[in-house]
Amino acid sequence: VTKLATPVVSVPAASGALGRLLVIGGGGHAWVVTEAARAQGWRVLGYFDDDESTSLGDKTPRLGPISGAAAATAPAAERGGPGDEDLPWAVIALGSLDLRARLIQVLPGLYAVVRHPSAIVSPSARIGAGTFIGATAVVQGRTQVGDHTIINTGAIVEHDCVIGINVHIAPGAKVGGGVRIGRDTLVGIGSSIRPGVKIGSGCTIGVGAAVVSDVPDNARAIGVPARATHSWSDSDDS
Ligand code: JB3
Repeated sequence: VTKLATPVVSVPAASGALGRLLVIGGGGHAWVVTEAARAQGWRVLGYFDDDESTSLGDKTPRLGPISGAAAATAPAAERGGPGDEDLPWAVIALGSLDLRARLIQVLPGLYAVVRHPSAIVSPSARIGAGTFIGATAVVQGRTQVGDHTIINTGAIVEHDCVIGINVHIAPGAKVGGGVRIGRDTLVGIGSSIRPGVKIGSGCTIGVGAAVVSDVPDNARAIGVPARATHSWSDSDDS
């Protein structure tokens, strides 16, 4: 692994008074995030999605296209107008890591940690702003999770891990102790990562894979035991 690129900007998992929340995205993942947020105690004001046909139910109005979210979420320092002291929090709730990465660049905001109340997060874990932790997920002691990451339903991230920005630990994945995962990496549904393994940035770990050795940046690792079979390149859209 040449580069882990895991600057972690952390806020305590329990920080931030629960208040008003804007959801960015209106698909399946946004539905899950919105329900978790309400269960946690957020007042969800509505959502942004370009597709007018999307719905997050009667209680959650569509507020406009994603481009409109910037005006609503920009922190006070970048707006300076009246009412800035009362800005809502926001969460990016789209599943695509590519799209999330683009939005992180262009949408400044006061990002919330949305955490389903059934999730177990160690008091010594540090969770980055904008991160979502789904129902029954577990994050163990001294683990650091970067900003805008998804620890999805039932995933387990064991102790002393360093998880980068915009990572997706998919439902039911199990990450052993001391694992490092670079930014923009997808750890597939039900996969298992051996303790101490280093996975680079921009990787895809396949559904059900068993990762027992390090995975370089931009690789795809599939199978049991997983093999890094492929490196992405700009011309490769497979
Ligand atoms: O597997 C699980 C548990 N969750 C998946 C999640 C992680 O990712 C889920 O099953 C889906 O595969 C996916 O959730 P997501 O992103 O909510 O997918 P979907 O329900 O298809 O909604 C995608 C939303 O993103 C749609 O409302 C689109 O309008 C919007 N969208 C997708 N691509 C886009 C683009 N919007 C813009 N502006 N630009 C895009 O390129």
